[in-house]
Amino acid sequence: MADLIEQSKKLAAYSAVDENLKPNHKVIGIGSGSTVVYVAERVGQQANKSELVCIPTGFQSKQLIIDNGLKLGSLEEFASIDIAFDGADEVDSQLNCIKGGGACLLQEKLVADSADNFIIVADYRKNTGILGKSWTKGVPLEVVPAAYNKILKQLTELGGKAQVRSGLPAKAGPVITDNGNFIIDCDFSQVEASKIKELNDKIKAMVGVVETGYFVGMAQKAYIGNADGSVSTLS
Ligand code: ABF
Repeated sequence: MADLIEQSKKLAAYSAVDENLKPNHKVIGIGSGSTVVYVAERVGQQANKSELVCIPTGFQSKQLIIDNGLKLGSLEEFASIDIAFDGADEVDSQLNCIKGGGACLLQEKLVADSADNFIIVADYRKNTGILGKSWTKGVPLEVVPAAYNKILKQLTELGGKAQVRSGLPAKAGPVITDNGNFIIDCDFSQVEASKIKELNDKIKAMVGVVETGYFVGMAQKAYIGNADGSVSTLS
């Protein structure tokens, strides 16, 4: 089982890079998570790798870029990115995603928003058809620490089950993001693709919410590695 999942991540990542990375793509966004490990590996195998600059979405992806002998860049240097690859916690039939399981959703969204092409790579467990169906705790939200209690109340009023994400062990206190904020995980149960934007807009309107893990209409394609060794493309 574990081997199948690992194999499906690698297949999805390698296919995504092989089919989408073009010779004119010089600035590449490298996302976070365990599937993107294989994206970085494949980008690191390109013959023209010395011409590429990679923009990370957090500490882990910075390390991946360095470990694969790629040049590290930043959003401060490059206002636009030719192509970005990232993982997801869930992908629906319209390519909306839930991201942020690793607490890097703000940088991930900045990179995705700067990218001319944004490609998702994931194993078959993430292809849920409808967001809110999987084993995740709902949508992660990055919030300003002082606003967490007010936002928990507002999310409950909106019909969500929300909790501040704790570190391990729980007594270590809340998870702190790279930007010094808290993460709230909010379960809205299953949300139809057609309703995600409206829900996302309501959450974004809450003062103190920095960003949400709903990536609505941002991805052009998703590469899903299947358990049988095939790769499905959603577009
Ligand atoms: C990041 O890594 C996150 O947005 C998402 O939570 C996670 C996906 O991880 P994996 O590839 O390990 O499933 O992309």
